[in-house]
Amino acid sequence: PLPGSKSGLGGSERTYVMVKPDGLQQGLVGEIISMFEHKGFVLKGLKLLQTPEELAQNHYFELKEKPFYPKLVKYIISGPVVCMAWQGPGVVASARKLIGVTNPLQPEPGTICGDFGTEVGRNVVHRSDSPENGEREIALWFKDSELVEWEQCITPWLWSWQ
Ligand code: IDP
Repeated sequence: PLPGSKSGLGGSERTYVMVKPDGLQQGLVGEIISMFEHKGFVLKGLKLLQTPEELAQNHYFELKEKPFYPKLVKYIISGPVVCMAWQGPGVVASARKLIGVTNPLQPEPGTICGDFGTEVGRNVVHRSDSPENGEREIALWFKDSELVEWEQCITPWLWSWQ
């Protein structure tokens, strides 16, 4: 095997990224996938899903007491979402940078939320806030059988991992 290919992508950090219903309506799925591909991360899971209400509630369980929680759940189940698991060194922090701040009214130009989000209740895409939550969310949204172990042949040219 080529250098790096055996050990995969320098460890196993993964994040959960989800294009929310407004992102699908805006036709941003391809653009979001491209950002992660171009950055050299590896796609480990991908699916289109009409979210069951209970799953949306589980995903946002920490926000249960917030006044906006009922609207948030309604928004997430208002249309299909695209669920993704991405892997690579520092992928959690990179995803946060690529996607930008939660509130599009404090925009960071060049990020998905900054360029395409309108307000905090319509912010286009979710990303995990820590590696621990990345794993929790991937386990919540994907069955084991939906996550694919594979090696991308360009990996050793993009990353110097041994
Ligand atoms: P995060 O998505 O950046 O991790 P959280 O505070 O965990 O931010 O909020 C989860 C989601 O809840 C946000 O992405 C956004 O869609 C929604 N949200 C957060 N704050 C508000 C609010 O004040 N009003 C309406 N929706 C909100």
